Amino acid sequence: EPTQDARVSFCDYHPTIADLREEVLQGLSQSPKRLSPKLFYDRRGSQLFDAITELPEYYPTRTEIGILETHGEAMADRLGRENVLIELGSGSSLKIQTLLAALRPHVYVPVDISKDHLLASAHALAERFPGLMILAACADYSGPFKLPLEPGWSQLAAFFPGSSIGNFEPQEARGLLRRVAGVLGEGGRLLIGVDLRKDPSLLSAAYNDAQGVTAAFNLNLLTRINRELEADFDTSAFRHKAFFNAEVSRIEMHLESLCDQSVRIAGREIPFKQGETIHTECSYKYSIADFQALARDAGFEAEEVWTDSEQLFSVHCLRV
Ligand code: AVI
Repeated sequence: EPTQDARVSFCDYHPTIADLREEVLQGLSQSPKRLSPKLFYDRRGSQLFDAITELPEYYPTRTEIGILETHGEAMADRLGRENVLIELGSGSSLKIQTLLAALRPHVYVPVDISKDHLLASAHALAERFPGLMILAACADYSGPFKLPLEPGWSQLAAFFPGSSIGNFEPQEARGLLRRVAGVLGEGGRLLIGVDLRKDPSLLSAAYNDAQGVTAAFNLNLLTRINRELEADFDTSAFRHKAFFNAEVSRIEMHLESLCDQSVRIAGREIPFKQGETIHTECSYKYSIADFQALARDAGFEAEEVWTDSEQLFSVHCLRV
């Protein structure tokens, strides 16, 4: 659908497409095999993720929305109003609505790797918030990234919800936060959602839902590779596997091969042993103190933190 709405402009920085082949072949020739979780988010993957956020077992989304609803005004007091608000990994932009209502920024810059999703939600938001200028950017923020910001804009604020930071290795998370600090500049603020360490049975349930939506989300990665790289994964010969690794405080998601098999991908043969896995995602769970230490290492000052009554999830305000 072409961009016709005068209040929505779109910048395509063309993430992943060019690198998908290299990225997949590289990841699958490592031992153990691994693929980046950012590859989940094609059109179908983004839809499945949206379905995950509504599952009874998946507490993070509804808990974070509750925190935003309860403390939105206090967050706006911290972030400042009528400024430029950047959102990283905007997805379907549900959470931002609460924040936009409190902050009333002049400009909203949603950044997402999934183009269709980004455009659809930008247009939906333009309907709901007339007068808001929306500069949608299709980009991959897991590496150095550009944004359609004007040089004169100051006092930038960013919102990074959903504990997506947990999908990065702590070392990468620090690098990403450092880049965000660089984009925001001195005095800029970041509001970031971080899932908290908790009872492993709650964590395990959230990533092994009874309806199998998380399994479908994980397996869709193989369907995507089949389509985009002319591969021949038999998705019924792999199963979803997710567990909490307490030693490193993270959920791990894997795709486990159910038999010895060989898969053809972009002209190459990749062998799999029965029981061998592709590690597709880590989702780190932090204590408040550990996350604040990570943020400090990345050049932020921890200003304030809000949580729910059960301490399931946290939203931090950080200042450069
Ligand atoms: C996007 N991200 C924070 C989700 C998470 O919980 O780590 C992705 C997800 N993976 C399985 N379920 C949800």
